[in-house]
Amino acid sequence: KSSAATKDFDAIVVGAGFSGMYMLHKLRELGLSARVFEAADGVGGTWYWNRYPGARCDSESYYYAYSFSKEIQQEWNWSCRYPEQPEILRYLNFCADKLDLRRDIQFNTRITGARYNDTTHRWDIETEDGKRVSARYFITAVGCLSAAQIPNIKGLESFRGKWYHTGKWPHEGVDFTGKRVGIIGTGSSGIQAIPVIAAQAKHLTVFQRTPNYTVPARDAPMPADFQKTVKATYDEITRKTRASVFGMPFDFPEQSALEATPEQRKAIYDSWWDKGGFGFLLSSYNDLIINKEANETAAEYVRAKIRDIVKDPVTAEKLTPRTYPIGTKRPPIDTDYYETFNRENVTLVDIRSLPIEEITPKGIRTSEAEYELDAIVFATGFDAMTGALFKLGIHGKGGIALEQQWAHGPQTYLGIATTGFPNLFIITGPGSPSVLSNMPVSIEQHVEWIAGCIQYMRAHNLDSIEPSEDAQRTWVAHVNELANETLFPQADSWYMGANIPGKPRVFLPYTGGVGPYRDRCAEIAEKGYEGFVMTRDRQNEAV
Ligand code: NA7
Repeated sequence: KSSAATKDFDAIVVGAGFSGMYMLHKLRELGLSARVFEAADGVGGTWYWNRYPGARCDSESYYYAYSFSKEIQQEWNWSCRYPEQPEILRYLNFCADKLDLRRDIQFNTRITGARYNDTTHRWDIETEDGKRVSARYFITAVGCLSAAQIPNIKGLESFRGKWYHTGKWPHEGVDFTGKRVGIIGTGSSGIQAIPVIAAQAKHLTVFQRTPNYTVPARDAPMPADFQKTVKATYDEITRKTRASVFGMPFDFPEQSALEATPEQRKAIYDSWWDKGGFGFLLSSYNDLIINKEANETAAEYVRAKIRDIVKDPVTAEKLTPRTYPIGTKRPPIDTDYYETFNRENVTLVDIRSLPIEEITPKGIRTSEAEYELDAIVFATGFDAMTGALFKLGIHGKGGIALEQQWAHGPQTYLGIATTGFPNLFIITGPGSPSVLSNMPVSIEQHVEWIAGCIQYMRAHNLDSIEPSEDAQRTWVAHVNELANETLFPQADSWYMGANIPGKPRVFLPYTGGVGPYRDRCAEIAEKGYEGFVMTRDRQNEAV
């Protein structure tokens, strides 16, 4: 029973990015009372927070977008091939207005606790300001890369300059003109930010732990005739993305890299390098991510490019990745990344061999030297896929904490639900393709599946749903088995939890592909939510 101070909803959603916004829209369509809680003062999620210089999407604009609304598709115009952060944020604001979402979004509100109540069979949710709400369904839309990771380096508090994390960038922007800047991290964020900061700062020192393979993005303004073609063929584009492996409207290549001659391979890699973007890895050959020898042909191609582009051979060698297969860490794409190391005002420090020992009042001291800096940028990534969930303080049946339940790695069924946490739905959770795909496509599939499930429950007078232990165990084993058929586990990546000290080493996303995953989810729904246990409150009996 709820107290007078408690507000009741059918559903509470956390997060107002791509996921939470669409989830709210679907819940309203079902006639549910729903509220979204959002920590920020605006919509956008990832695109609200990641305002660092050079921040842009690595998926192309015309398919990194909602596909459920023809009106939005037709009305919105993208300015370029890869939209920059401000443009995506404008797009999401446009969608929020169009769907009239804001009236059910409570901004500036962080969820600090969500407990399943064993008596009422509802979720009791607490916000940072001590207010309480309750809901039948608790839906997380917190994103996979939203809990920023700032490494625990001795002395940070003593630093007299300013420091920033790429994922929590100040809204007013940062002017690095005339400044000596240090950046730690060469993942996708660092690779986007480094060329832009280098062009502005007096000097940029890049502290690199692991060199990265990157391919040119080749951004360009969106040609008007292409925009027109896209708008005329959206149905076909959507059909393709939904059936694809990575949620992008491209055909999966049919040829093995090992079937081609070295000359043929070079021609193929050259053509994808020139076209730019993920095509180099995803559209060239079909075995780059499953066969080490095939992978090595692409890796070696990029290594040769680094030697060509970077003039100083010592710097080129430091930038050359050798310890893990290409594509097994999230592949970045770039604009003039390797070229930036030819600039007079850029220094590369290899902190794998000369580690950072401390941050001093003046800058960063490695085992070799002290680098004086006015600003430090942490492009050090996120506690991926589970970090943001754990921050919500989720407790399931019997008061068990999600963090405890998942102490040895996340346990989910379809990446959407977890045993012991009835009516908790996780959008793009661990065990779903999410981060291995073009996110909006995965998000839409999740949201529509969850909405369908809730609709089914209401139609059948069911009150709660959770996966059976058996179905969950089988799914987790399946996720691991598929991952182990790929080269992904060979890299110390955030996909593996390897970037967070103490995090269990488990491959987090589902590698089976967007299309097959979608079919499996649909099949489970058609079979009356096979593998889930559904109960009715009054009798509290399994159905
Ligand atoms: P990533 O891809 O996790 O990259 C983080 C980078 O920071 C990476 O180069 C790390 O080196 C480095 N890092 C992390 N911790 C440390 C410490 N303690 N010391 C030195 N260097 C460190 O995060 P991004 O923000 O770039 O990208 C996240 C995702 O956003 C991206 O994959 C896209 O999906 C969008 P490492 O390789 O671990 O040695």
